Amino acid sequence: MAFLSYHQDMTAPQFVPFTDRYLPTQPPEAAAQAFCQVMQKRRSVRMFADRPVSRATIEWLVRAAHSAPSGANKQPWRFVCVQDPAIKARIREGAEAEEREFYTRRAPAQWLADLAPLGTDEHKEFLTIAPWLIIVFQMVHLDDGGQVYYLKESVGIACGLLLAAAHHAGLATLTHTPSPMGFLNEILGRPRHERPFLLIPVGHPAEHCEVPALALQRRPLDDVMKVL
Ligand code: IYR
Repeated sequence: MAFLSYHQDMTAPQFVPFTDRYLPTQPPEAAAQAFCQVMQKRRSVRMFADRPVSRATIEWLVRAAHSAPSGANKQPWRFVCVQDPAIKARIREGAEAEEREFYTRRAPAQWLADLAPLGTDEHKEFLTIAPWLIIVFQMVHLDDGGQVYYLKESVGIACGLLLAAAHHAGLATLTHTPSPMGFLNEILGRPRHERPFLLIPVGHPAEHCEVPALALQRRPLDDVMKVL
């Protein structure tokens, strides 16, 4: 028969028992509060120590990110983990070139005004000081050309897990997005179907690390949460 019917073409679903479940030692409310109190201590850090972090640690962080749910479980991500000082230097050069353009030409006045309390500028020392840079790529199709779904949602969730995993391990991160990020494909030798999504420096905070006071402000819960 030349044509398969719609149903014959589908892979039949298979199910396995949901065993090996995570069972916190506390009931849900206490466990939720404890996790929240850990996460509320996370800060985006721009002042890193040059203290090393083991490759095994970074592998665990990536495994945690890779556990994320994704559209049709296509796992449309790639995590390029850079510790090579020469490659980090090239990334810093590329990022600072884009940021220079951003701060001197591209950024609208309102954007610059909104960034002013953060005290950021085109200098990105952390890109050569942090022991690791994890560059997260979103795959617009799989290596074999296969379709992906809900790309930004999937990769965004994976990045959130990566940030939480690093924080849980006592490590600092930053979500850095020099724009545009195309230079990363060239430096890292990644193909066109991988698009840079987020550049995440990972390491220990510098001894006298400071963070912008603005970052401590949160809108009240009843503003961000509506219960019906
Ligand atoms: N990418 C620039 C600008 C920047 C933009 C936003 I939105 C921030 O929250 C922080 C910075 C930079 O990294 O300096």
